[in-house]
Amino acid sequence: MSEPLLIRPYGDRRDDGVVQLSFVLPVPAGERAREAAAEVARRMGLGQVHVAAMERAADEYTFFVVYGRTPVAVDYALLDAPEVVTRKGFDELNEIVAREVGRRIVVLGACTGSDAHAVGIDAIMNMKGYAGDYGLERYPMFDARNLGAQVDNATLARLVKERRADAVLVSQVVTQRDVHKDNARQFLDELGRLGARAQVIAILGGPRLDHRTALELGYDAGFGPGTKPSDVANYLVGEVLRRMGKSLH
Ligand code: B12
Repeated sequence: MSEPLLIRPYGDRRDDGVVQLSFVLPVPAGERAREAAAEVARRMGLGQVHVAAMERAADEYTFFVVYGRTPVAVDYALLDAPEVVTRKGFDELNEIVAREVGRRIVVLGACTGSDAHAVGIDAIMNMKGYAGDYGLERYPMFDARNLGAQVDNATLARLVKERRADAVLVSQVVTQRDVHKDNARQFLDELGRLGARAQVIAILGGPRLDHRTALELGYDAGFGPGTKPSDVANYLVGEVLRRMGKSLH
């Protein structure tokens, strides 16, 4: 058994439990609305509540930022979270693929269904890259194609099969009423219908996704906010090698 490691949110001083909340209430701004926001925070268990900002969000809607103290602590030592780890640099990864795989890794990417947000998948795939990191299209040993946004699930599944893709990257940004989960599942259903699920490494990403959720939805890996292309490149090379009975080490 590992030693317990209790941690609490840190605002001004270690362990003070200070958190910041932001939310919208469906009422016009005013003193009654401010009190409603404070009451919401108190009912969430926060103490020493302070409404720091109140702004009109739309007609009859107000946006709040509220500070408060939570008594909650978690034992960090007991937590278990699946994680994808980055290790190798750009040149090293390309060399490993050339040497160990002996051909280019075929990758298709798209933002699927009715979701029109292309910026996330572009960040991961575009030649220019993102946050100082080259996108997958820049890697000589990846044959990476970004199909853009609003790509139909059936079309993407068909292309995965036709092009014998090693990996498919699915981006989901709109999450209202869990549409991202329904859509992500639908894509895997389409792949399954074509008998192509086992041939491809299926990766799901977006601002409200993480590795655990992607696994629960039937994907092989998931990536969330702040993902860099090299995170995905490392995972991909490691997984292709693993499926060949090799390892990235
Ligand atoms: C730009 C934008 C738009 C643009 C999109 C333009 C384009 N070509 O992409 C336009 C104006 C078209 C738009 C439209 C809409 N939008 Co909009 N949009 C945004 C905005 C401001 C920024 C999104 C963005 O570009 N982020 C930057 C990228 C780099 O971040 P990212 O997507 O998180 O990607 C990173 C990671 O998540 C990850 N990642 C993402 N995908 C993948 C995939 C894989 C495989 C991997 C490995 C990693 C990965 O890697 C990326 C890099 O780190 C956000 C608000 C915000 N500030 O986030 C709202 C937002 C996403 N939009 C929203 C909404 C509601 C809409 C509309 C429905 C509005 C409307 N009523 O019409 C429409 C939807 C249209 C549609 N059919 O999809 C909501 C979504 C709410 C929700 N939870 O569902 C947001 C959050 C705004 C809000 N607060 O309400 N939008």
